[in-house]
Amino acid sequence: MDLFDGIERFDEPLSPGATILHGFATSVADELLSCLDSVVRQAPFRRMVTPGGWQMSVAMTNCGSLGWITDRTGYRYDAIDPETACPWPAMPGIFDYVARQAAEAAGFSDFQPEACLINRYEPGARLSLHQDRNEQDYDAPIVSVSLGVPATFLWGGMTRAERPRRLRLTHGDVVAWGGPARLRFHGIDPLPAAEHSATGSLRYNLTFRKAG
Ligand code: MD3
Ligand code: FE
Repeated sequence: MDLFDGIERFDEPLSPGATILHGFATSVADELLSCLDSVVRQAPFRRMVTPGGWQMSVAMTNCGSLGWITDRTGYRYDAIDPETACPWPAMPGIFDYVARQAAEAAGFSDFQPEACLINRYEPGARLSLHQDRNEQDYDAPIVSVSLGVPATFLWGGMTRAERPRRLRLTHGDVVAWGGPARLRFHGIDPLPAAEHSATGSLRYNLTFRKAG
């Protein structure tokens, strides 16, 4: 498979360990979205509650052998979807392929994604500045794929106090984070009201992780 035939692509190093692969997933975006449909039929989007009792504005689901969840008792990975009491849907082959190829392109060899967290942003939905610390192995990278309406990504430092840079992530952009970037603070500004031909008013983000 050639992901890039006739596709506009460039790599933007963000900081040591972090690279934006602009357009990396553009050629397979429609295929990713149709796989996403079938995942969501088995494990519907839901707005989870944080340990502090707040309902998240971003709706989430998962595929793969482990899924990220939050409730009043905490954040964790679990093999079972608490809404359906079934295992999360299997990771579609094209998800796994894109995640591995992107990790490789960003310099992380042998990435084995187990968990794919799928975030859905409606207009106004946001993810406040946070670190991803619920994984066992901080040596493994995280790969993220943006689909649909463009978002403003907040790229912070190693402390919450450091003022974040603001970067635009558009349909088909992939970012790989590892090494010294793995525990950086990051977030997403409230999604603006906008339309994308593939997703309407929505933005989706797929994050691939080695969780266990
Ligand atoms: C930087 N998702 O699900 S992906 C998340 O667009 C999350 O939905 C955002 O943050 C989204 O946890 C941003 C980019 C991302 C993901 C993981 C990271 C950036 C990261 C881990 C470390 C540093
Ligand atoms: Fe995160």
